[in-house]
Amino acid sequence: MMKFADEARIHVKAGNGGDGCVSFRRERFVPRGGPDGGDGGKGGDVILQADAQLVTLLDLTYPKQFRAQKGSHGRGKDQSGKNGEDLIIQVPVGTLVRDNQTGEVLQDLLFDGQRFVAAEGGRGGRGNARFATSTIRAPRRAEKGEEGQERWLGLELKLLADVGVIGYPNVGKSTLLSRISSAKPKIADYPFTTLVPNLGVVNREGHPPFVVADIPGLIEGASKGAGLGLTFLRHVERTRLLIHLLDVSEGSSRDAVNDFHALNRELKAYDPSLQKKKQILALNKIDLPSVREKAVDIENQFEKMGHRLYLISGQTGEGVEELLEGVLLTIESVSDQGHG
Ligand SMILES: Nc1nc2c(ncn2[C@@H]2O[C@H](COP(=O)(O)OP(=O)(O)OP(=O)(O)O)[C@@H](O)[C@H]2O)c(=O)[nH]1
Ligand SMILES: [Mg+2]
Repeated sequence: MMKFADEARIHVKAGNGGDGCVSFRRERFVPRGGPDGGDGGKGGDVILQADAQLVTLLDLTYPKQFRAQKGSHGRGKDQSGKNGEDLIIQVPVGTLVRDNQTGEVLQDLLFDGQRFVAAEGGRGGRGNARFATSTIRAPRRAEKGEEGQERWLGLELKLLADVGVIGYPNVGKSTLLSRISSAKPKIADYPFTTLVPNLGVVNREGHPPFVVADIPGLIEGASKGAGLGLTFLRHVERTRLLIHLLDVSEGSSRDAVNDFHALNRELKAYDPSLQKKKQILALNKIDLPSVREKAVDIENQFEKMGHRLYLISGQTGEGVEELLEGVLLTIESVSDQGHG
């Protein structure tokens, strides 16, 4: 089975500091030159930096080793070694950084450009010029550079979306996302077109923008590893609400109420607290006559269960504004709870 990179384990090693130098001036006419060994340079840090353009940790699963440059050694004539260059690793916004050994959360990278020094470069050693005193004029001593820090980190991505779009493969999640935001996800008439979540920003006049994520791969049995498994459900944890899309266009075998319950069982299997997440239900592809025929009946079934069902077409846009109004109202009503 394909593996998805919403988790990565990486090893980071900062640069060692350069050694200090032992050296003495050799000058004509100066019989005994003083010490002039320079200091070693500082080793480079390994830095994690959040980048809003990235949506996956895929790029970090290989290679797993990240090393920053060493500091150069000090040299004679009081020349300090150059500092090693920092190594900057770009990660998506929403990446949680843990110490892989202890599991301790070291940092949660929540905004674009935020940085975390994952491994600090070693200090450069001092050269012998620093050890001269009034009594020791010609010290033969210099320090070694310090070792750069190293450790294993566990990275975990939880997207910071306000709204997650869930639903079986092919129900039109990506189509809806492309209609309501500027995202351009791939859309195709087969299941599992989307393999990693797409994100889009929705701008509606008079409202603060919000982020919608298209959560792919949910099917019955996902909690047991079917399809893409539940890899992406961790993104759902932080959303304020879910748009649950239903699709009955594939002939009579598809039952909206059954589908609704089946996916909710998967959510529950992943994390029982997800059941409390507010869901807005929408029957998609209402532009198709076969769907429209069944729509009122399905709407009634959901109404009996106490759910409002929006009738929409992500393709033509029908009903989408009403759905968004419902989403905005709900976001505003749950906003004091914040991201979960
Ligand atoms: N008629 C009609 N077709 C739609 C509508 N929305 C999506 N489709 C079609 O349904 C198919 C699947 O759409 P996608 O948006 O790729 O579906 P998805 O849920 O993202 O699918 P996966 O990424 O595979 O999970 C495509 O052929 C779309 O053109 C709609 O409102 N009406
Ligand atoms: Mg898709």
